[in-house]
Amino acid sequence: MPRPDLKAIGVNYRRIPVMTIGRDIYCDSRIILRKLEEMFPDGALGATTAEGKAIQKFLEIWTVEAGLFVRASQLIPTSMPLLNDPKFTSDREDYSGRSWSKEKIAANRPEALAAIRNAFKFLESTLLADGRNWVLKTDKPTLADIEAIWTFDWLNGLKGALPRELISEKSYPKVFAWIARFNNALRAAKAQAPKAASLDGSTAADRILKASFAEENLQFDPTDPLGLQEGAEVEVFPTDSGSRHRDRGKLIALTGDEVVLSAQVKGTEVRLHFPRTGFRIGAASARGSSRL
Ligand SMILES: N[C@@H](CCC(=O)N[C@@H](CS)C(=O)NCC(=O)O)C(=O)O
Repeated sequence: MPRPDLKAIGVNYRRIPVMTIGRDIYCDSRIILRKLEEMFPDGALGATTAEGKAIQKFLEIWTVEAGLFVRASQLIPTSMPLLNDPKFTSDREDYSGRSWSKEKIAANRPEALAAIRNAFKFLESTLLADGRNWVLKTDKPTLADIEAIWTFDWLNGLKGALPRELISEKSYPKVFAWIARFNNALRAAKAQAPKAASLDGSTAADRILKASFAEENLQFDPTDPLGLQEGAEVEVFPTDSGSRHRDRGKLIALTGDEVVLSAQVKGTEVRLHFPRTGFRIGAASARGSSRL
């Protein structure tokens, strides 16, 4: 923090990643992946069978909602120099709602390590057990691999996070071979892809605010159990982390897996899209924010 580039496009949400397509802004990787799959079907990576779709979804839930990523983040090594910077640790505390003192991190480590080791064992002995290359036994990596791999890949690349006497190529050869295979496939895909342009924040904001909307048919479900009216002023925020950073606007779409707010930036409308899972949507009260 602060996040001037997000502020410039009317976003209070503080987490990464955020994606914009025109003036539609998508917050949270789960909705980002879903939209990319829907809007660019030629490059879609998602499962095609009902069973494959279920595995893909369960892997997302395992990582994000069932706490695998939180456990992984508790393995950040206490030797990391940034942990000596009080500005960094107090920002982390504001973000996560938990203590980032070295003592607390060290005290949490055994439990987190037990959970992560168990996760390696789970993949080694179930989805990857028969020696397949990819989670859904496909020729190429699919979205199910992406949903499953990123926590493991991140930990593998974070020096000091995994004690190699407990978690290594020796103990979990199939998981580590899969991580290496994935990174090779990623390198090959990147080499073939068009080069992405980098823009500074103000140029990006300028382009975004001048663009049109990418989505036309927004849906509003009047039977939604929240009982909110279309057009109501609402507040949306994540309930798992970064909850103090909240967005307000007019509720313009609401479905089982998406909420969309219309907000104004310097007289220009932007539309903020969030997934439903892990987000609170409530009437915006004049007195301020609702509690978690
Ligand atoms: N469920 C969210 C989680 C996003 C998340 O946890 N992002 C972290 C980095 S991995 C973040 O932005 N931290 C906020 C910060 O550092 O301010 C998603 O899938 O996008």
